[in-house]
Amino acid sequence: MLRTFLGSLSIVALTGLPAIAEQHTSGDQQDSAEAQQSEGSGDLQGDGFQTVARAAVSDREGNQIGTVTLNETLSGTSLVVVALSDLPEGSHGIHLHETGDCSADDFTSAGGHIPGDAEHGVFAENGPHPGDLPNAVVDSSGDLNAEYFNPRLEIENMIMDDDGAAFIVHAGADDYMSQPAGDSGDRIACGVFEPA
Ligand SMILES: [Cu+2]
Ligand SMILES: [Zn+2]
Repeated sequence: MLRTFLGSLSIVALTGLPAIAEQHTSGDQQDSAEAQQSEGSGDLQGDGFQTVARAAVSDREGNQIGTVTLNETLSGTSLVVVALSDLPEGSHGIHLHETGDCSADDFTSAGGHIPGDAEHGVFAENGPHPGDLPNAVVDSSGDLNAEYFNPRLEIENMIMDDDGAAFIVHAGADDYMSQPAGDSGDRIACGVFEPA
């Protein structure tokens, strides 16, 4: 009974996770098992996923535009959950970059893509990078709500390393081929991953 309830809750928690996460950061700290469930961090054995890292994403003017979480799953495939708003309409390259630093005005401080031992893009013979994600198509609402499987991403090794990691949104689309980063243009939003 409880197991069934938590199973269905995990689906709600994934889709509703950013809003819940924002409520949590402004609310009281809770550390009971139930609170962990309700904020969407999940339980690897019970729910099949666990939120390991979270990034609050800002645009070039410093406005907060949403949240990205990285989740370990029981299958071993990482799940990236993106919930952003106020983005320009169009197709945008989105990546996990190798340095947890959004301090530069143009976000170049975040470095290149998390490289693994690969080339950039799914159109490259030795691709893709563990930091590569499919392009995000944003309509006139400016909202981007998407969930991505990423079997190459090892969250503990690649995200929670000494210099951290960052989520980046680009002005244009990734061509999945150009080296080293898909020629997707300026970096228009950035968020540093923190332990969830
Ligand atoms: Cu990028
Ligand atoms: Zn790449």
